[in-house]
Amino acid sequence: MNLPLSGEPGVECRNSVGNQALVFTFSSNVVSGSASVTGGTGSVFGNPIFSGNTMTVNLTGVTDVQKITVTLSDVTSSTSQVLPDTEVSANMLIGDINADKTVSAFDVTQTKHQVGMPVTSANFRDDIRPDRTINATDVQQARSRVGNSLP
Ligand SMILES: [Ca+2]
Ligand SMILES: [Ca+2]
Repeated sequence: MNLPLSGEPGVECRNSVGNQALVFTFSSNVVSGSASVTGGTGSVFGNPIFSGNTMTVNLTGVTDVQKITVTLSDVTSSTSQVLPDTEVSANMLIGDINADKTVSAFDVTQTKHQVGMPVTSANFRDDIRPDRTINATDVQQARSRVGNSLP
């Protein structure tokens, strides 16, 4: 899932039973910082993990059909520069394959067409219950949520 810093947040359509790992990529290496949930339902689990220019924040208890906002604080680069606090939001809408903020018959059909196909960067969103296979379980995940939407 892309997490744009401005404009419309990206949509996470996969069901990880409330657990999400957000990977933030910076223009230079980062060594420390903190993260907290400042909007929506969910909480940060454990400490952020820093590796090269990425910071991974693990979330737990993230509910479906919501916008969640995470605020990064005191993110510090390897050259001791401290970034201003940054808010990043993501839409959580399980089954919304095409990221139009509504789970519809289109999403169900789209997933059905990928059943049995290898999971690639092009169709990974159809692996709604992420286990690297697209099967009837994934179709059911979308079908059972038809009608869910976000503003
Ligand atoms: Ca959709
Ligand atoms: Ca699957």
